[in-house]
Amino acid sequence: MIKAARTWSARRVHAALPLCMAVTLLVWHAAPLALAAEPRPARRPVTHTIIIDAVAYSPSTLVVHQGDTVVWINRDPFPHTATAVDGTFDSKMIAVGKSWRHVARIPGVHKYACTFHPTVKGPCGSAT
Ligand SMILES: [Cu+2]
Repeated sequence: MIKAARTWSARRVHAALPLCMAVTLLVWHAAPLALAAEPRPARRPVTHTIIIDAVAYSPSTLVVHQGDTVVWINRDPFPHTATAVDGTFDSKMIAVGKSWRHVARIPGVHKYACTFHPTVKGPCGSAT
Protein backbone atom coordinates (compact mmCIF):
# COMPACT_ATOMS: atom_id res chain seq x y z
CA MET A 1 0.00 0.00 0.00
CA ILE A 2 2.72 2.39 0.96
CA LYS A 3 4.83 1.31 -2.00
CA ALA A 4 1.93 2.07 -4.39
CA ALA A 5 1.48 5.53 -2.95
CA ARG A 6 5.19 6.31 -3.43
CA THR A 7 5.03 5.16 -7.03
CA TRP A 8 2.05 7.37 -7.76
CA SER A 9 3.78 10.30 -6.12
CA ALA A 10 6.96 9.80 -8.12
CA ARG A 11 4.97 9.67 -11.36
CA ARG A 12 3.26 12.90 -10.40
CA VAL A 13 6.62 14.61 -9.76
CA HIS A 14 7.97 13.41 -13.11
CA ALA A 15 4.89 14.66 -14.89
CA ALA A 16 5.09 18.05 -13.23
CA LEU A 17 8.82 18.56 -13.70
CA PRO A 18 8.76 19.80 -17.32
CA LEU A 19 5.95 22.19 -16.42
CA CYS A 20 8.01 23.61 -13.54
CA MET A 21 11.02 24.05 -15.80
CA ALA A 22 8.92 25.77 -18.44
CA VAL A 23 7.50 28.19 -15.90
CA THR A 24 10.97 28.87 -14.54
CA LEU A 25 12.37 29.66 -17.96
CA LEU A 26 9.42 31.87 -18.81
CA VAL A 27 9.88 33.90 -15.64
CA TRP A 28 13.63 34.05 -16.14
CA HIS A 29 13.27 35.38 -19.66
CA ALA A 30 10.39 37.67 -18.83
CA ALA A 31 12.18 39.43 -15.96
CA PRO A 32 14.32 41.79 -18.06
CA LEU A 33 11.26 42.90 -20.02
CA ALA A 34 9.44 43.64 -16.78
CA LEU A 35 12.39 45.73 -15.58
CA ALA A 36 12.48 47.63 -18.85
CA ALA A 37 8.81 48.49 -18.39
CA GLU A 38 9.45 49.90 -14.91
CA PRO A 39 9.15 53.70 -14.63
CA ARG A 40 12.39 55.68 -14.66
CA PRO A 41 14.00 56.25 -11.27
CA ALA A 42 13.27 59.53 -9.51
CA ARG A 43 15.20 62.56 -10.70
CA ARG A 44 18.18 63.47 -8.58
CA PRO A 45 18.05 66.90 -6.92
CA VAL A 46 20.17 69.61 -8.52
CA THR A 47 21.86 72.66 -6.97
CA HIS A 48 21.34 75.97 -8.80
CA THR A 49 23.40 79.09 -8.16
CA ILE A 50 22.16 82.67 -8.37
CA ILE A 51 24.81 85.42 -8.24
CA ILE A 52 23.81 88.74 -6.72
CA ASP A 53 25.97 91.39 -8.39
CA ALA A 54 25.41 95.03 -9.43
CA VAL A 55 22.09 94.96 -7.57
CA ALA A 56 20.68 92.18 -9.71
CA TYR A 57 20.08 88.47 -9.50
CA SER A 58 21.66 86.39 -12.22
CA PRO A 59 19.89 84.52 -13.61
CA SER A 60 16.84 86.65 -12.90
CA THR A 61 14.49 83.76 -13.62
CA LEU A 62 15.12 80.18 -12.69
CA VAL A 63 13.12 77.00 -13.08
CA VAL A 64 13.78 74.42 -10.40
CA HIS A 65 12.14 71.16 -9.38
CA GLN A 66 10.94 70.11 -5.97
CA GLY A 67 13.91 68.99 -3.90
CA ASP A 68 16.41 71.13 -5.81
CA THR A 69 18.61 73.53 -3.87
CA VAL A 70 19.03 77.18 -4.84
CA VAL A 71 22.09 79.03 -3.57
CA TRP A 72 22.28 82.83 -3.66
CA ILE A 73 25.80 84.25 -3.49
CA ASN A 74 26.22 87.94 -2.71
CA ARG A 75 29.07 89.44 -4.73
CA ASP A 76 27.94 93.04 -4.18
CA PRO A 77 29.77 95.32 -1.69
CA PHE A 78 26.62 95.58 0.46
CA PRO A 79 24.08 93.10 1.87
CA HIS A 80 20.97 91.84 0.08
CA THR A 81 18.13 89.44 0.71
CA ALA A 82 16.25 86.91 -1.39
CA THR A 83 12.72 87.27 -0.10
CA ALA A 84 9.72 85.65 -1.76
CA VAL A 85 6.74 87.97 -2.22
CA ASP A 86 4.38 85.14 -1.22
CA GLY A 87 6.39 84.35 1.91
CA THR A 88 7.60 80.98 0.65
CA PHE A 89 11.20 81.76 1.61
CA ASP A 90 13.24 84.56 3.12
CA SER A 91 17.00 84.56 3.33
CA LYS A 92 17.09 87.51 5.74
CA MET A 93 20.35 89.41 5.28
CA ILE A 94 22.94 87.86 3.00
CA ALA A 95 26.14 89.63 4.03
CA VAL A 96 28.87 90.68 1.63
CA GLY A 97 30.63 87.64 0.22
CA LYS A 98 28.20 85.24 1.90
CA SER A 99 25.60 82.87 0.51
CA TRP A 100 22.26 81.44 1.48
CA ARG A 101 20.69 78.20 0.35
CA HIS A 102 17.09 77.10 0.09
CA VAL A 103 15.59 73.74 -0.80
CA ALA A 104 12.55 74.16 -3.09
CA ARG A 105 9.61 72.31 -1.53
CA ILE A 106 6.49 74.24 -2.54
CA PRO A 107 5.48 74.08 -6.23
CA GLY A 108 4.47 77.24 -8.04
CA VAL A 109 5.94 80.49 -9.28
CA HIS A 110 7.51 82.44 -6.45
CA LYS A 111 8.58 85.99 -7.29
CA TYR A 112 11.23 87.29 -4.97
CA ALA A 113 13.16 90.48 -4.36
CA CYS A 114 15.59 92.16 -2.01
CA THR A 115 13.89 93.83 0.93
CA PHE A 116 16.79 96.29 1.36
CA HIS A 117 16.43 97.68 -2.16
CA PRO A 118 12.67 97.70 -2.91
CA THR A 119 12.90 100.64 -5.31
CA VAL A 120 15.60 99.05 -7.42
CA LYS A 121 14.26 97.34 -10.49
CA GLY A 122 15.77 94.07 -11.46
CA PRO A 123 16.30 92.01 -8.38
CA CYS A 124 13.20 89.97 -8.99
CA GLY A 125 12.92 86.42 -10.19
CA SER A 126 10.83 83.34 -9.91
CA ALA A 127 11.37 79.78 -9.01
CA THR A 128 9.07 76.81 -9.42
CU1 LIG B 1 19.49 94.28 -2.04
